[in-house]
Amino acid sequence: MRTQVAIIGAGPSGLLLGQLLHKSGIDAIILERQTGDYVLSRIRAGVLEQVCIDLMDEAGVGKRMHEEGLIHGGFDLLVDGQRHRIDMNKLTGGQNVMVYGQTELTRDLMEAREAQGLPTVYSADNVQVHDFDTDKPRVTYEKDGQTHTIECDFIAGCDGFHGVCRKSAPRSAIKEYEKVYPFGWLGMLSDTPPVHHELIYANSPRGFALCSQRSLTRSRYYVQVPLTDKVEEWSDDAFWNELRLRLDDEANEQLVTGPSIEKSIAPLRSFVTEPLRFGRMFLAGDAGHIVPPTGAKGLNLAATDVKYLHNALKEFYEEKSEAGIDRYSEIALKRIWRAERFSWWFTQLMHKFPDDGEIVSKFQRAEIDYLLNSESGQKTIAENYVGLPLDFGQ
Ligand code: RFL
Ligand code: PHB
Repeated sequence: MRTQVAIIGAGPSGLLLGQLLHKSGIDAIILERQTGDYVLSRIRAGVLEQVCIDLMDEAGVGKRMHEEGLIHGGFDLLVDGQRHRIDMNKLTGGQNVMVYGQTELTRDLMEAREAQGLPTVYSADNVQVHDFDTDKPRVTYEKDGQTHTIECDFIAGCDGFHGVCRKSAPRSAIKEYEKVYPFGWLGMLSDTPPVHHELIYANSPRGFALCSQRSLTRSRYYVQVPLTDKVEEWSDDAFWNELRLRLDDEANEQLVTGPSIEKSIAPLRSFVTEPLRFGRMFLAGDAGHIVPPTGAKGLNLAATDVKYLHNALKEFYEEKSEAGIDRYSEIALKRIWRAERFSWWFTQLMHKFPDDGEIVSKFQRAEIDYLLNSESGQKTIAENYVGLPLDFGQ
């Protein structure tokens, strides 16, 4: 088999890249280790920046997102029982975010790919990348007991944090930066109306909590938990009780509880790989970097990496120029580090750090007090939350 771009991974970054390349007349095959249903069963992100919304439109798959997505112009910070609204729309001169689940975005991309007859191999085992230091890279995989080879011009590593592409880069050519946080997020999805029409990020003496949503009838809640906690040990009742203890009276009056549809614990990590290009192999999305979810940036960064990569590949094929692929890593990393910084900062501000003692929670409160009483402080939060434009001065 031969293709122009072999994409590893059918998560949001691989699927979006496939769609953008197709629009530009560039062939791609996607190889995915899991089944399509499994990919769709992973409950993850929920908040899209405007640049991500625009990219879904550019890929021609934005119709359902615009019909069902919920536009949010602000969110609340809850600290010591007091709610403060960050009016993102006003503070950024009219920008918003959209609540639309990663599952739905992935489904839209998968369906468009299938309708256009574009090749995706699901349940591809033992994917391996070869010869990406030459201009004739290859990818091999196993399916139904047979080994297959794809010859290609480029390999796009869109295979997430545990994928094979980053691990295949020569150790001497790669540098990895990592910070692991001493807690995780226990998330719960339920078919109950959201507690509030916008998101609530809470810093409480018992730890962080987040009230999010997927629709007007489906809620997504998170509570900070120790890394040693096991999801099986958390009954639905225990989750609701803990959430209540971290919210204010008004939220508790509105809170509608019900059975969980999904519950899981995610560890929190900041992680960046430099560079994102190894010869003819590129990393995009979680394969190259991870943010703690507090800033709602992971999926959005995956989308913008893919946009930069698409532009670079288009330039290569249309203008026979390598300038774009040569700059991909530098341009993408500049935006990635900005989002990494915001996600780290917001995580530090809003969580309880078990080893840091009371003085650090006093610092957090003083910082929040400062931010909320300063228009430029609020603007800083709002500007970062709605996301940077694609070309912010690279
Ligand atoms: P994914 O989604 O991990 O997809 C990678 C795909 O590659 C496949 N794969 C392989 N395929 C073939 N061969 C191999 N050897 C392979 N190894 C792996 C995998 O099966 C998978 O299908 O990476 P991608 O596409 O880069 O997308 C990244 C996003 O999924 C991620 O950044 C976000 O979910 C992060 N995130 C959030 N991002 C936001 O922008 N806004 C949010 O509100 C938000 N909330 C979250 C989040 C992530 C969370 N978790 C679970 C970490 C909330 C949570 C709780
Ligand atoms: C979510 O809805 O899953 C979500 C929303 C905002 C975040 C993280 C996760 O910051």
